[in-house]
Amino acid sequence: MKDNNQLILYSFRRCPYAIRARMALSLCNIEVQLREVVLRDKPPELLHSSPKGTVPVLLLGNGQVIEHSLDIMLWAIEHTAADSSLTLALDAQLELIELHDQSFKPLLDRYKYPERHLELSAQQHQYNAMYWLETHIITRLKEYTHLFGNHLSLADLAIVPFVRQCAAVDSAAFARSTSTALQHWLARLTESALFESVMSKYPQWRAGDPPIWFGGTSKPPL
Ligand SMILES: N[C@@H](CCC(=O)N[C@@H](CS)C(=O)NCC(=O)O)C(=O)O
Repeated sequence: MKDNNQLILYSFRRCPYAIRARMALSLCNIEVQLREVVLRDKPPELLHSSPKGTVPVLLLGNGQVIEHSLDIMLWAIEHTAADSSLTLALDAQLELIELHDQSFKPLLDRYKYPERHLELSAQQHQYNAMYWLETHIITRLKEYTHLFGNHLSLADLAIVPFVRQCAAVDSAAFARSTSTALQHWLARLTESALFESVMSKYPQWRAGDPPIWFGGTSKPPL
């Protein structure tokens, strides 16, 4: 999609919410000006547009501000002729994404930082995260290559950055405690050209910098 000179994405390379938004924008071939944010040094321009101060944030040319990653993904899909299989069974996908964001993300944070959550042992936090994956993700992958069939879906894009973080906490434990179906799914998605294309490194954005264009070249999803 061309003529997106007015689109500005505030992003942070390693943020899983920003990764899911960048994957959707890139998959939909939507070109944006990417502004790399350092979370401890947020630019006033970001806070002016979106006082809550999280990334990703997408600014549209008409002044509209899209402040949540899932809304950016849905906007990207709606505003392009993206492969409609991404949103097949959309209500069920949104339900799983919501459940993931509400219940897996806190478990993942506890697993990543057990020293901040001493109510349980590190091992129990690990068990809880893996058990959630077993219950809600691995069961789906026993039947299909992806979460909603044998094709890429919005839910795959939305959830994979968080599972990647979970695997990175202790890769040996992840390999031991999860099924090969989940490991293959994770590898297929994170080793894809699409994923690699959204993980490029950019310098911290400052007002007046020349634009960095992102997402405009269509990538094969897998
Ligand atoms: N609900 C938001 C959550 C985004 C979010 O929490 N992003 C984190 C970075 S991964 C953030 O910006 N945190 C603000 C901070 O750490 O100051 C979304 O879906 O976009």
